[in-house]
Amino acid sequence: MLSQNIQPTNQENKSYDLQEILDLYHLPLMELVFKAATVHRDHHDPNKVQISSLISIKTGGCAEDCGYCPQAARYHTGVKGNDLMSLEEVEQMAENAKQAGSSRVCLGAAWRNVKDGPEFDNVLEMVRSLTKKNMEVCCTLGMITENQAKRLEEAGLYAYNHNIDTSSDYYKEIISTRAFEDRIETIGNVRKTSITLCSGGIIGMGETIEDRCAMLKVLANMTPQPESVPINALVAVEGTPMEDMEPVSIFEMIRTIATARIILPNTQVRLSAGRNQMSPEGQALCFMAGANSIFSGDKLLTTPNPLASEDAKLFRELGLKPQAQNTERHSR
Ligand code: SAM
Ligand code: DTB
Ligand code: SF4
Repeated sequence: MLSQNIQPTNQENKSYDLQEILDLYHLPLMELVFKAATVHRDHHDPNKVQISSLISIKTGGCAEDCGYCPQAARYHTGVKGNDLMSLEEVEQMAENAKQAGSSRVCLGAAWRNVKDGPEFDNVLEMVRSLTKKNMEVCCTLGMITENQAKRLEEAGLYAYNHNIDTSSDYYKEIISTRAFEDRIETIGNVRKTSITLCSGGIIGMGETIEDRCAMLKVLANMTPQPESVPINALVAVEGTPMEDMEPVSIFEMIRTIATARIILPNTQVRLSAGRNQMSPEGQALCFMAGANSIFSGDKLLTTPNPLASEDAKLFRELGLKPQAQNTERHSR
């Protein structure tokens, strides 16, 4: 065995160093996937996959310069900026998503940060309304203060998504209008409440494998670890500085997911953006490697996602079942 000295750990609160994570990442693929699948089975039902749907409640026109993002106002990507959606429209879209099998809806806004006022009040109303309809509600609204996190908690929010995106070193190369530490601060504000944390990143932005593993290290060493970790493959959008990036290899995606699964045993690992470029077989290997959540729906926030009918076919062929929603509050 090449890797006798590498013990995949199931313990939480173990602190990882970068080399341990790199050693996992570089294992022969079959060995890595086997280890990850073993950890997955110890902690989750391997035939259940959580289905989340994204609703872009406020699209485009964002002041930030995130190099990957089609919603940054400064890039010419053809994304049409919209005002905040109405409560009725969001309720209807959430209901459709629920009927199609989603247990979670994630409300996304192209904001740098949340500003107190009528728009935030409307978002709080959306959270209250969807929570009452027995959905797991997630928001991704940019940076939030402790007080705003508390207000979202009071409205019944189940999860807050705030990605660290990459390593702290590489972060400076892709975003200049805010710092990695700003992301950590918002994550800290979420952690002062009972809202669960969803935080992950993107691969395929020109980062090194060390950057990828350093990102996973930050996530794995959080106490507690994030309840969900989305792994996005860059969707290279014309007009963004990353428009010419080569699509990341499916094997890199599988390695990232498998490594995440081993060091984040209890976490919901989400095979997020980029599925449109992946074959059914590639996605199946991601599930084998421990991914147990996806975004479904024909659109992510602004870019295409596999059709619901294609996902239903994939689930049928693989014998996967959608996971029921968790409406129990996270208590600490
Ligand atoms: N504005 C908020 C923020 O940045 O936190 C919330 C919305 S933002 C679009 C949410 C996440 O989507 C980003 O953190 C990034 O990880 C992901 N994302 C954005 N554009 C992407 C792309 N082209 N490919 C893959 N993931 C992307
Ligand atoms: C996450 O990690 N990925 C989602 C969700 N969280 C908000 C967003 C993906 C966006 C992909 C590009 C787009 O559609 O605009
Ligand atoms: Fe704005 Fe979020 Fe896109 Fe960055 S990722 S430009 S903050 S919408």
